[in-house]
Amino acid sequence: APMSDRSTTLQPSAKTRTERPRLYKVLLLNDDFTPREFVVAVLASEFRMSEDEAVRVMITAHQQGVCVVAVFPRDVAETKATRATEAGRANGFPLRFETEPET
Ligand code: NFA
Repeated sequence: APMSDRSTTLQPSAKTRTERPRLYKVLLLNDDFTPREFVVAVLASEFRMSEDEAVRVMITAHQQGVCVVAVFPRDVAETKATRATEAGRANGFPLRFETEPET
């Protein structure tokens, strides 16, 4: 069997070897239809936020148009955004969560 890529891959330089993977923001987008209490319930259940935290995030999105919910590695951010958006869709609401890379 072939050797692992240890034999063919250069070691990273001392400068570059410790970079962490990029994190992604999960964003909550405002809409005119999803009930406030439903948004709070989704934030609490999908992102394990307290009621008070969830209310603050919901109100910020309501007033500003968007609010950062949390940051995660890309796969976790995408899975949570999809699940939370689907929770709205399953109840007939246009609630949307999106992901965006940090800086
Ligand atoms: N704007 C919605 C309403 O007034 C509440 C809402 C907040 C929806 C945040 C989506 C995101 N019912």
